[in-house]
Amino acid sequence: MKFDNDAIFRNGNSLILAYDHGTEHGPVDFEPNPESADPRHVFEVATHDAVTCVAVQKGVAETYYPEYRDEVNLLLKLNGNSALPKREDYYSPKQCSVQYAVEELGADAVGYTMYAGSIHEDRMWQEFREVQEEARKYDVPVVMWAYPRGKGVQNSDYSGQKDPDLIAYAARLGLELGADMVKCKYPGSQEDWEEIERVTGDMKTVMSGGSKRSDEAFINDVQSVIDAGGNGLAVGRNVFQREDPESLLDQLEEVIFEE
Ligand code: FBP
Repeated sequence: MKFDNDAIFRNGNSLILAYDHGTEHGPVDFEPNPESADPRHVFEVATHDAVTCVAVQKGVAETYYPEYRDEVNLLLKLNGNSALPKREDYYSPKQCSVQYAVEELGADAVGYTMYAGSIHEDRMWQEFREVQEEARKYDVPVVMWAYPRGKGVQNSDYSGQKDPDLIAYAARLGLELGADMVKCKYPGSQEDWEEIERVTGDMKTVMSGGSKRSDEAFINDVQSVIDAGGNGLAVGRNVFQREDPESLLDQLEEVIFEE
């Protein structure tokens, strides 16, 4: 491993509870379970043994993480963007340095969204380079939210982001650029995830949760990722939009960390 701080792993796998939706999508994501608008509620959920870390933006970490520091590991999401502006193409500006994340906020890992195929991809590579090199200095793993998204990958299937070949290409960029883990959308089948594994070498891979589904449908996809050699899950809505996420987390714990 290129880092010693392996707090966000358990038996080599991870369950990242993502809670940056207030920036990425807005409060509409909290409507199915209004309690989830309160970061304290989600930090409480993150104390479940299945959760290896919570992924939040700087402001939420600064205000709420100190209370949970002993019970929850922190993955600080360094960049992010809202759904409000009209942009020429996808771009996710950086809001926090690795130094601030680790020294001031107590982060165990950092995360960065990369939009492969956006006209701003070159700029994001440059920002990612700084993040990756700083992360090595601070000895924390770097997770890349690896999305094929933007004008370069547009097709009829929602900007190309569900195309298995493009998902595998975006994941491979994570390996090439020095990420320790990539988070990818589920490409549709176990076979497609196996393709991701074939092109990402020793780098860790986790599935992106997506919008809320039944326990069964969700667990089946996670199981197929694990069977294909993936390392777990970064999940938000499928957990915090449930009024009682305990039973889903119990099931996920078995699937992801079973020895
Ligand atoms: P979900 O499980 O709710 O999809 O959350 C995972 C995540 O990566 C979040 O970190 C992020 O807010 C969201 O997905 C972004 O989803 P998208 O960019 O596809 O709208």
